[in-house]
Amino acid sequence: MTNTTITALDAWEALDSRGRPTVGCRVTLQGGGIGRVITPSGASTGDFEAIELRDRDERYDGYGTRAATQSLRGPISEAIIGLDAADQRGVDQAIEALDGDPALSHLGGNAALGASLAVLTAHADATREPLWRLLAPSQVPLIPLPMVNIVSGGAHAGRAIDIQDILVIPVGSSSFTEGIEWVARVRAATAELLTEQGGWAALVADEGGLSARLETNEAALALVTRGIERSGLKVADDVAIAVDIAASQLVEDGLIRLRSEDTTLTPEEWIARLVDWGRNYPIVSIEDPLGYSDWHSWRIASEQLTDLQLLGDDLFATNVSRIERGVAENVANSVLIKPNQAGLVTRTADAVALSRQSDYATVVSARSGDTEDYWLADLAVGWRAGQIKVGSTMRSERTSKWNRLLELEATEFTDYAGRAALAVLPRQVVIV
Ligand code: 2PG
Ligand code: MG
Repeated sequence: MTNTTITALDAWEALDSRGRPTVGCRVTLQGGGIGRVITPSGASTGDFEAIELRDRDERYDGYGTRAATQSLRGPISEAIIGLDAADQRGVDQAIEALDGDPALSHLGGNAALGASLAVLTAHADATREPLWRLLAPSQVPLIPLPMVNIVSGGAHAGRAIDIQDILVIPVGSSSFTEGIEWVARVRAATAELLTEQGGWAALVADEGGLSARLETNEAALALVTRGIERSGLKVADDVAIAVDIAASQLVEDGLIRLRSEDTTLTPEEWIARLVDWGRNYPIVSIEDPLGYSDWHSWRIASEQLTDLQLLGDDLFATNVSRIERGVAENVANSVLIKPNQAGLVTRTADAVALSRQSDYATVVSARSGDTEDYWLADLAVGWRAGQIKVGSTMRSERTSKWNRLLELEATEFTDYAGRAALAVLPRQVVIV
């Protein structure tokens, strides 16, 4: 036994920011180190993510997590008590072997991630180091460039529009602290504009963005562009737009169905529309423009949208073999990193490492059902991911991560990733 030997694990059913059950997990080490986490959960999930275990009974509409907490208290505890928390890979391999299914469907990806992350944070606690420093002991912490939600649609806002997120990136900011102030200004200005055109800006979607029922998807791009203008910041030079189409939610029989516009497009027509939007709006990043199984159309999009960051979320599902395929086929140029898609800390770290080796940018991301925890911010800093996306500038499950990054920038000697973290530099900006 050493100071970092795992001696106890407990688990409970907790609630996420959507009010749905999720998994809480606490791990205790021999020397007294404690790690305590609550896992996040998505709404627009892909088929290649680790599978959450849900009770499917009468409680909480079937979303209960008693079975997942039982996995933790029973088999996972038995498998990892006595292991060394300093050997994260050994712990994760023990959980993987116990489940037997790469998708972690027997124990539940939610249970697996709870244990894996609680072990990691317990280890950090035992070493009396902040989590980011445990991950990058000899490096200057790199504060990521934020990608911040302004208007929501899709599964996060009752499908008010089809596109799931219209976000902004403070590409001209010289610090994270400045960037967050800028995007908060843009959100406020966009809310004013929405009110003026008869919308109800007090309505807040799952990730704290404005929930606006607009005529068309393009109207949301126009609204946010005008919001940047109204904020007094320079469109494109200071603040640019990112979108998360979450297209897997729109695919019907291989076509893209825009319900809010009552239109159906072929993938080729849809890509042409994205190319147009890229010309007419200050867009620098497009996430999941196509369904996660449509590698063919993804390849076409990757050939036609070369001047943008093309970000794979459901496409890659934070999965090393899917990222390998993307790199081999020249699909996308950046990877969204969600720990609960992978289900284990070391799998997530491997996805970051592979992306970096392959020259793909990385964006660490929260889920639409998230929690008050802020370990995600430390992971982004420690792994030097370069970019982070956690929703809007309001709702505490969002601000807990922004606040952690503001704290680190204010109190540590840090570097700021800035716009250089983007896979493709904004074309409107001339670097001198
Ligand atoms: C996404 C995420 C976060 P969800 O699609 O990128 O915005 O949403 O957690 O619902 O998958
Ligand atoms: Mg996404």
